[in-house]
Amino acid sequence: MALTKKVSEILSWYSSENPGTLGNISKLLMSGKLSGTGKLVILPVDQGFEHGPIRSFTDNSEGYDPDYHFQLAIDAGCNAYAAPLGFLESGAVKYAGQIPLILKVNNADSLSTGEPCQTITSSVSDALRLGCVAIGFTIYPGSNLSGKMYNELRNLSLEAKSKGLAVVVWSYPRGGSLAKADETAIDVVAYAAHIAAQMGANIIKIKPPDNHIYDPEAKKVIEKFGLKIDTLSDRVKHCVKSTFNGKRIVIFSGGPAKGRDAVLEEIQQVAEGGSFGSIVGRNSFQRPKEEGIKLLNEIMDLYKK
Ligand code: FBP
Repeated sequence: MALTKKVSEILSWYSSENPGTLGNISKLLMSGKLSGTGKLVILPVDQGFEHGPIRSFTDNSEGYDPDYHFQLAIDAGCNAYAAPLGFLESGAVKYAGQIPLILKVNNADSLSTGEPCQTITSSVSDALRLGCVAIGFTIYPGSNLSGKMYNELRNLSLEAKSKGLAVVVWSYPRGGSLAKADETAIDVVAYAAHIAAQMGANIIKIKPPDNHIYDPEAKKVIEKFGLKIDTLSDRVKHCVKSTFNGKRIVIFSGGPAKGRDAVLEEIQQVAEGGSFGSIVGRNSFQRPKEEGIKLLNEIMDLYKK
C-alpha cells in the first residue's frame, strides 16, 4: 500500500531505524480506520494482569475471553491491539494478519507491594513468533527502581530493533518521592515522555496531564516564561513539544471507565493539543461490545478532523 504524505513525513523522523522497524511503524500507521492519517487508536488489554480480572472484566464479562479483545479491536478498526503474552498467544493464530499486534513484554500486578516496578514477562522472540509489529514496555520514571526498567528497556529495544520490530513505551511516573497527585503533574508527565523519547521509543504512551506542577524549579521556569498549561490541550501541546518538538509519536491513555461525554470531551482536547492518538482500554472493553465500538469510532472521528 502506498504511504500517504503524512505517514512518509512521520517516518522521516525515524530515519536512523532499519527498514524492518520503519516498515512496522508504517504498518501501525496504515491500518484500521485511521490508516494514513498519521493518527492512531490502539486497544490495550493488559489490565487483567495489572489490576486483576475482577476489576477489569466484570463490567462486561465477555472480556474474560481473549478472542473478545481481538475481535473488538478488529471490528472497531483500531490501528493495533496490545496485550501480554497469554492473551496474544491465545488468539494469534485465529486472528493472524487481521490487525497489527504489540506484545507487552513487561508487566506489574496489583498484589505485590513496595517500590513500583515492572518485570519482564515475555521476549522479543515471542513477539516475532506471534507476528507482532512491536514490543510494548512500561517504565516508571520516579520509581527508585526506574534504573532497572531503563536498563531492561535499553536491552530489549536493542534486540527488538535489530530484528526489525518497533518499540512502544508506556511512560508512567510513580514511586520514589512522587505522591499520587504528582504522577500526572504537567512537568512530570512531560519529563516522562521526554525520557521515553531519549530511550529510543518509536511510540510513547503517557497519561493526560493536569495543571499541577511537582518540581519547584520547573514551576519557576513555567512562571517566568508564561508557559500555558491552563487547558488540557495546552498541556498536551507541551508534552508533544517535549517529545522532540513533535517528532515522536506520542499518544494518550484513556484511564478508568467514565461516561461517553466525559471520554469524548477529554479526547477532543487531547486531539486539539496535537496528540498522535489515544490508547483506550477500560473505556472500550468494559462497555457492551456495540457501545465500545461506537465510542472507539467516535474517538477516531475526533482524530480525523
Ligand atoms: P486504560 O485505557 O484502561 O487506562 O489503559 C491504558 C493503560 O496504559 C493499560 O495499558 C494499563 O493496564 C493501564 O493503563 C495501567 O493503568 P495504571 O498504571 O494507572 O494502573
